[in-house]
Amino acid sequence: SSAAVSRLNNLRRHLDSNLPDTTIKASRLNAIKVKVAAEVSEALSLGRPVVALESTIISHGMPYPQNLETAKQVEAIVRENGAIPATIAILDGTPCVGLTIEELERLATLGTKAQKTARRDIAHVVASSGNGATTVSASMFLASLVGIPVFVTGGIGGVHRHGEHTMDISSDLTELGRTPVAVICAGVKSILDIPRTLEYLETQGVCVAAYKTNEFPAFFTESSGCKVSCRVDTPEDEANIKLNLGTGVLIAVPIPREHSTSGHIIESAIQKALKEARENKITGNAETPFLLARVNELTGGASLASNIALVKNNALVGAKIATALAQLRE
Ligand code: PSU
Ligand code: MN
Repeated sequence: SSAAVSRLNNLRRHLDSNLPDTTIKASRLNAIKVKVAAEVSEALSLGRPVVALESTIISHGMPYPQNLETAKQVEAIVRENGAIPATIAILDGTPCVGLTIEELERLATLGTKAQKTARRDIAHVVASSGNGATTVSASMFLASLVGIPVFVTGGIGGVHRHGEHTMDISSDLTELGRTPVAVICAGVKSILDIPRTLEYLETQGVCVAAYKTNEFPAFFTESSGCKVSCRVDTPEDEANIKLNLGTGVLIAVPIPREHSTSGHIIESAIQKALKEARENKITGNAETPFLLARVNELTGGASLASNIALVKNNALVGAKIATALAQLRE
């Protein structure tokens, strides 16, 4: 009835007007409170380019101190290319969009003591006042909630090998299916089943575009043997395909050739790490961090150097896409 609707609207207005300025005033009862850095909320309100960044890559994806160095450099690259960086994490139970240097340091030193937080984990990390490093799925969700349309990472999660039996399929893929954010990555690692990952993205209705190539890249290497249905050659092209379809778009940027690690070195390390994971019964959300760390050890750090180089390259492309998108919207 209209009286009930009006009471509800009054209640929402009351709740909204009692939230501090930096909190997103989501017009929903029980809305999740998100702390947005002043610089980020200013850029958003002026329609200026912002690039969202995840934090599991800091806590679980790289060792200290390279994780901190990389996080700072990635933010600097985003700035140099005209956008405001917004690293996302949950600190003491508060989802934060845009971190200070001290907060980045805190996450980097917490490392795997921070909770790996996928979308399903947001509720309990917030409720228990925990420190959560957000994965692609959780970061996309929070970015979208505050209105950031562009997000940069290294690699997304996907369908694990033998996923047709274990059903271990990253929630990154379902998030892409329902959250309208453009995700810039270097493809997925061959620790995963790449063809099935692409099949699953098709099922989810996600446009997968490759940047300046027709092939989906495999993180450490430029090629996976899988073709994509859409190719983009400029940030403007990419900004143009960000239609309002309600789904995410995945933009796969191949690792710069000079930084790619030789395919067979990586592949043999991956095979060994997968075997160890099976023998030690490492499954669920522990599997990806285990494989990343083992592959890095087994390649004597070569994979870490590649990883850092590709994340920086993605940040550069992402900042340009965010800038092109902001111009389109003017
Ligand atoms: N792949 C990488 N580096 C990473 C991750 C994946 O090459 O750091 C992280 C990302 O945060 C990604 C998450 O969202 O792992 C996926 O984990 P899972 O497979 O448990 O869904
Ligand atoms: Mn999983």
